[in-house]
Amino acid sequence: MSDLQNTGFGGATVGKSDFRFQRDDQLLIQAHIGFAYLALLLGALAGVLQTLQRTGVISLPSALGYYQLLTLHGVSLALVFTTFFIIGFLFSGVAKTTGGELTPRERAWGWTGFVLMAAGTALALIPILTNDASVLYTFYAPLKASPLFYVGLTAVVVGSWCSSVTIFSAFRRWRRAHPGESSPLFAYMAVATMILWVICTLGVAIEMLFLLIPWSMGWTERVDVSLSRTLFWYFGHALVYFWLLPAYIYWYVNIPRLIKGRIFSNSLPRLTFILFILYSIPVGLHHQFNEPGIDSVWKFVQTVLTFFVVIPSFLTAFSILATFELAGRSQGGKGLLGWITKLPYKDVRFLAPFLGMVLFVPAGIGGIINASYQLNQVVHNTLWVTGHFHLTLATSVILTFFGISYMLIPVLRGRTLTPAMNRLGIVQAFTWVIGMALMSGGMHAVGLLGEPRRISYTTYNDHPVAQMWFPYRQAMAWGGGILFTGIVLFLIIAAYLWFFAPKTETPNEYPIGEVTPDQPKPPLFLERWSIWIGVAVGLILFAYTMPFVQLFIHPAPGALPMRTW
Ligand code: HAS
Repeated sequence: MSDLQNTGFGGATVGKSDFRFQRDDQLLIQAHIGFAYLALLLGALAGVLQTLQRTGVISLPSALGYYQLLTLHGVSLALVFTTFFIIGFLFSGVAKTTGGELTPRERAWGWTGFVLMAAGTALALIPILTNDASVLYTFYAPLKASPLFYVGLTAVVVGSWCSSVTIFSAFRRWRRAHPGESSPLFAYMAVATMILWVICTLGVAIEMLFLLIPWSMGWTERVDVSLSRTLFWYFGHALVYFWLLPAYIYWYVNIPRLIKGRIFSNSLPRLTFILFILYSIPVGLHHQFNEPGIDSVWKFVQTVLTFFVVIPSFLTAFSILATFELAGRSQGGKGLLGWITKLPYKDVRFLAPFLGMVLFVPAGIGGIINASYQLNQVVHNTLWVTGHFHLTLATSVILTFFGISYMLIPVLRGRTLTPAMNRLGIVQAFTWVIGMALMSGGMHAVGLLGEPRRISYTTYNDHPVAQMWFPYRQAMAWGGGILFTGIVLFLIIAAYLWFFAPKTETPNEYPIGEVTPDQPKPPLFLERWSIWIGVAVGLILFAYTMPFVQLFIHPAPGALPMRTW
């Protein structure tokens, strides 16, 4: 690793991966990341207001509804921010690893995707802001939104399919130019992520096109609630891995370089991502354990499959720890755990995701609790679940996205991550951890005491059990406030790095780890996408055919639209 120079805060920035994006690629990536930050700001504003109202600290003015803010919060953050940020990040790594730049055709697909997604977001926002789509980010029927909301979100999905063409075609271009070679790990993982995404979004696209849009237009009077929710969760659980896999890419591929180490294995990460393609979709029924109309046998089958989807995360924990240990030992770490002290904790590009990894341990355990058929009865529809996804998505994944931002913005903009900004980033990451510990911890605890989710208040607040909720609500309110401070700090740092940080004389490093030299070449069958797509479709058919057949054989009478806000 002699090509690396020290940055001053422990990581490595200058070396043979010095990189400047081609101008047109830079614009495409910047458009995605910039749009994502706008959504982050909007979602965070709605989030803090909604938390303070939910915990009784403030009363919202009558012009703003609780469910309206909750919808704005969920859609802006869980759907819009993530999708734009992920696609921008994947474009950056794919451009870097498939030859240094995208082709004009690949860029054209990327821009088509961007325009469709941005227009779709704008369409969906109109009814949210006019309180005509307060249906939350899961848009469960029979709550009915304005057609603009469904059409807008459908455009976001279609746009993301166009973006996937960019990634698939860049990968194919590289493959054709390098026959017989093992593909770049970043690009391989980006392709796997987008394959998963395209297969899972088919479910929500069918739900939109055949059920929700015709119903919201008034072309059909009633909607089959069970069918629509089953289609949603066919998509909905894989969606969480669409959020997680880009974080895993950063952990697997970018971080080894930052810690002056090497990627522990070239095959294991590929196998991990294949397992995600196979197991992340046929598990959606674990969100519907309590719903009637679906045979418990199939709920149990999908419970078992859910435990299979945990395996690639265990493999990831093993690989990442092995990478850390090798890096630490190569830098003089002695004894059983001496290597831990050698990691660059003073480099925010490493520290923020590292904190996310540590917190992913309890977050993942929470997921396993949720997936346990019987235990789910205790936590379902309580604030525990809200705590779970704030610890997974809003902690582990988002802390990694902060780390990615601190790495990517300086490369994109040709500017320096100054020591002062690095220090402020560390403060920001810890602010986030403290805020989330209070908020998500409070949600987990109060959920176990039975406080329901998805509602603004209960009519049994004076019951003795409900009285026990109040200290946790206070913790949630404090946590929400601290988290908002964390977002403001993040956006200040991002804006500084984007517009004002000193320009660099030489290109920055875009860190891409190298595999340990003695690694065997990954088996070629790991690159045979058609095999894995085929197996994934087989597993989906196995897990979903009977539930859907049952829903068709015994159709529910269908629900009339409801508007509860
Ligand atoms: Fe989940 C509900 C089960 C992971 C997100 N989940 C949700 C919802 C969201 C969400 C948004 O089975 C709510 C949806 C709604 O609005 O209704 N979840 C799981 C399981 C996992 C899991 C089994 N979820 C996630 C991730 C998410 C996410 C990741 C977002 C990114 N989830 C459920 C279930 C429900 C659910 C039920 C429905 C509940 C209900 O009743 O409504 C697994 O994938 C988790 C596996 C993870 C691990 C952790 C491995 C640890 C690693 C860290 C290594 C650390 C290192 C650092 C190397 C087993 C990889 C060093 C460490 C040191 C300690 C030094």
